[in-house]
Amino acid sequence: MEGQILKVSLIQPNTSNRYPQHCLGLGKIAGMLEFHCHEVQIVDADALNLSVEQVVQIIKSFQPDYVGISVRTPSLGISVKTAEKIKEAMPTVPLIIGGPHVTAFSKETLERFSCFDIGVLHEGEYTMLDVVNGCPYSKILGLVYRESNEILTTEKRPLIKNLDDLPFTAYHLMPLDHYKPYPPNLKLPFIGYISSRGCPGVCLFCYHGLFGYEYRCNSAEYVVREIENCIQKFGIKSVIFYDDTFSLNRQRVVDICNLLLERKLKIQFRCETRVNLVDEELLRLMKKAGLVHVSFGVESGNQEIINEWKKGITIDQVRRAFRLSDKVGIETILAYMIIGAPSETEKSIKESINLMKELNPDLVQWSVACPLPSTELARWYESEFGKIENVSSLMYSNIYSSKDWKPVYRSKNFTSEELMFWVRKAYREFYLRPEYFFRRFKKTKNLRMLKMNVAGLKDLLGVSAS
Ligand code: B12
Ligand code: SF4
Repeated sequence: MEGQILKVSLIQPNTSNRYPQHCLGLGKIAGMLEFHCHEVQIVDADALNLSVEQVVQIIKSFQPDYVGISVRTPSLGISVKTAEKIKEAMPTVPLIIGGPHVTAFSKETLERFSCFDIGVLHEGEYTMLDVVNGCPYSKILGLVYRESNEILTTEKRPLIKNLDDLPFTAYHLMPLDHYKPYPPNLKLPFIGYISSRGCPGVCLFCYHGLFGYEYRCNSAEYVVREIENCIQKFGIKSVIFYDDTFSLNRQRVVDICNLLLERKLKIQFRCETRVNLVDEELLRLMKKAGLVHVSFGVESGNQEIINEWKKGITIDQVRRAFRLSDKVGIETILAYMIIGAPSETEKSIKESINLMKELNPDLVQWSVACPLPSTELARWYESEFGKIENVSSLMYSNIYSSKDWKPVYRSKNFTSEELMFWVRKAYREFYLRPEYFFRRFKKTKNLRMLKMNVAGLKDLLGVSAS
């Protein structure tokens, strides 16, 4: 069927996210399909807060030849519900599941859920194109599919070597006005952007199944051209880089910043990186090019726990990175902390809280550890406490997600309830301090920052009250 124009609906399921983000995976796939002249619709049910019935209606009226849905483990439940209704309404249209969940549980997903006809594993751009172009399933790499009564898996597709070969993300198919940055400290409109895949790190809780350990990145020229394109087309004012470790390739970041400055592209940007991969010169350049928010994965204030997480950083590096970010005047500095390492103790949790009080960053996100499928943490958990039966209950490990939320996880020394207790306590102890209020007050220079403070305070009061 190559050469024939086909219609494809791509769905981002509704996870009732208060701060929905651009569906970059679907955007990349849509970009590839459109580049090859197919007609694509993205239904971002998360951003538009659509009910399952509304999703089905929208898709039915588009009359697609294929329907694809993007599924992460925490959104499996709602994705299956959505897929079942679509299958009921359009039984002959092949329904394709893609994303991290089916990559981790390929055969099992098709065995359990008859609504899915095909699973696209790992990176989806070329595999999905092959499916839509009508290649025989057995010849398509990276696929799990049904044949007669069997579920078959083809050979793994090699990872994409040069990310610059991929067409730009199809932002024009997304409801751009409906995305909200969290924290709300960016000028709007904004885009989420990912400019690299794969991470050589080996952190216990991190899922590597999708993009592997080999780091691949877009060139600085590609990144800046796409941003420039979004400024021209959509008037974007900010970019959130979702790269796992934005400054892994230092020279590339220098080049991105220099290009942004040379082309006078006045954007604000946010990124996440590791404490051992920043220095003063780099942070100054990034700030000059528009960096307003940097997030670091710290995970713990106890070196042994950091080592247990296999994070590969030291507390001295943590101190240095936070001090430097402060020194160069980055507007918002955020630390990610996890409570519940296998051998976490009350002492190590208190050390985490104390380290955060000492560094006094603008924001700290405290989470309960989450044993995501195919991670070392899940393997440890299952060897200790038995199989995780209902993976879709691996909800966000973020306590803001719902008042009734309770982690699936427990550690050697703490039950789920105790871990929740400590996360709440950490939030309160960190945020409800005069030093913290003073810092925020001093740094509140504009309406944007005031809004962020108000949103943060509301969330905090919710957590404290629950
Ligand atoms: C940005 C991001 C977020 C954003 C949300 C973005 C969004 N639109 O929802 C925020 C910060 C809100 C977030 C939250 C969470 N996230 Co997150 N997040 C990411 C991150 C860093 C980037 C995602 C991204 O855009 N990737 C780039 C695109 C190109 O990749 P992609 O979406 O995976 O799509 C590719 C393939 O998966 C596949 N594909 C995907 N969908 C489909 C659909 C079809 C039809 C096809 C054919 C193919 C296909 O093809 C795409 C192109 O190659 C990833 C890590 C990573 N580097 O990917 C983690 C990641 C996706 N998150 C993860 C997790 C665990 C979470 C949280 C649970 C965190 C928490 N503990 O609270 C929550 C839950 C969110 C939810 N509702 O599902 C895990 C998911 C693991 C899993 N088994 O599902 C990841 C992989 C991190 C990790 N390494 O552990 N996240
Ligand atoms: S948590 Fe970050 S640094 Fe660690 S392996 Fe995952 S992506 Fe890499």
